Amino acid sequence: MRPWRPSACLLSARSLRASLVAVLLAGITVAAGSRQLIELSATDIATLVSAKDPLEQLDPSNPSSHLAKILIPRVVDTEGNTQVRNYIVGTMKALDWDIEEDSFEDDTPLGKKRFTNVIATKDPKAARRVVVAAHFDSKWFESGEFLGATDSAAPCAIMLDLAETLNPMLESRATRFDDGEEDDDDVADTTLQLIFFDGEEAFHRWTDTDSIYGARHLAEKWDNTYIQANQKRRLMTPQATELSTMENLMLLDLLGAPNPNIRSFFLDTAWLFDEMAYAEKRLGESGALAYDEEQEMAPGQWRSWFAPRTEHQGNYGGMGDDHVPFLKRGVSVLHIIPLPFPKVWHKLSDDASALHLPTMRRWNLIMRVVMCEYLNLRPSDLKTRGADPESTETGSFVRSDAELVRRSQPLDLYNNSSMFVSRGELYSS
Ligand code: 1BN
Ligand code: ZN
Repeated sequence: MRPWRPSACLLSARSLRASLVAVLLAGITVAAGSRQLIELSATDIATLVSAKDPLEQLDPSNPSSHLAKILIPRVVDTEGNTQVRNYIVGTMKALDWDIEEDSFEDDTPLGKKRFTNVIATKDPKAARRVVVAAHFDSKWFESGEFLGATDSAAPCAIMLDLAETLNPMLESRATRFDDGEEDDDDVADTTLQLIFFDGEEAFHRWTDTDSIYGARHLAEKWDNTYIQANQKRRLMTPQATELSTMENLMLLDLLGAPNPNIRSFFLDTAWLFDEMAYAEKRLGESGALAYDEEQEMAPGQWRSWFAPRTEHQGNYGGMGDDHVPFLKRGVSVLHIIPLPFPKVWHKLSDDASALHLPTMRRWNLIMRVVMCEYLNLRPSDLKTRGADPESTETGSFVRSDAELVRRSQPLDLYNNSSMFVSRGELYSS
């Protein structure tokens, strides 16, 4: 039911090669709805790595980082929850994104509670959205204060940093679109939307009615929200709903602990899973993942987090999380959650000490590359916009846990010819 225009289903030579490899390897058909993506150059990727420090906002020891602001107890309908929500809203409003606070009440085993999802949209007039989501509430424990660093403070901080990094490029893309310079309407009319779900956690035991309160509410509401002609959204089909205009939902959960193993759960989004692995491969082989003393992520040493897709691959489904009410209504979902879960899962030790800075940095970079390619953004726009030599947004950083040392020149990360790999080699390292 997703509103794909025919050209969105045309595969580029790159996608075609990837799909052919997938077909040969996995004996599956090419997923309908896979999107034609641009491929960033090595220079573009280097710009994305160095343009904005990928750790500054994820460092729990930096009290003004996004992560530090979110890493407080934030159980549904408490002061901490409101404080974190206001922080998210304030951060996104500062970028001038459209904000919807979707507030409602529901019954829980602990009585009636008020929940509020936060939805931030770069261009609310766009015909379609690619959605990146995570939950911002933390689980209630009788035994003590649970911080939920991986669950899901770190994913929320990654999303805020992603919005800040992409925002200038999204604006340049909009200008090109308005000036008629963007020749691919499909790409140009897809915007980025972030959803911060409230009430993902169960108060007691996880059941259909005690869990994912916010996601259940929003999926049902959007399924019944028809987009009015007078809203003047571009390229809109009749009978379009807020739900049917979601291109893909990428749900991040339990990220930030070292060595995650990520698998593709749904054939619909296997192509997007492959895009993530391909972004990771280019970053890894170029040396961009190695940082500080961390040699495990150096070229030739790093190991992919994305499990090879095999011929036995089916739709795993089954795992409860915020994506389920959307999936049930036909939305295409990429569930980015490690299996096994981090060792600290639902333990009070899921605090700052559970987070591995090089791992969070790597997630940040993968998301930057994938979303730029998805949305046809141009990292070179960052250079022309951020020409202020005093700006902290330029130059690159080498950082230890305790301190941050600025290099005067960006690193030459992409002089390594081994990064020019074909997708056929994707899982060879
Ligand atoms: C993820 C993080 N989940 C809860 N906190 C979802 C989940 C549901 C995990 C059921 C395991 C079982
Ligand atoms: Zn949890």
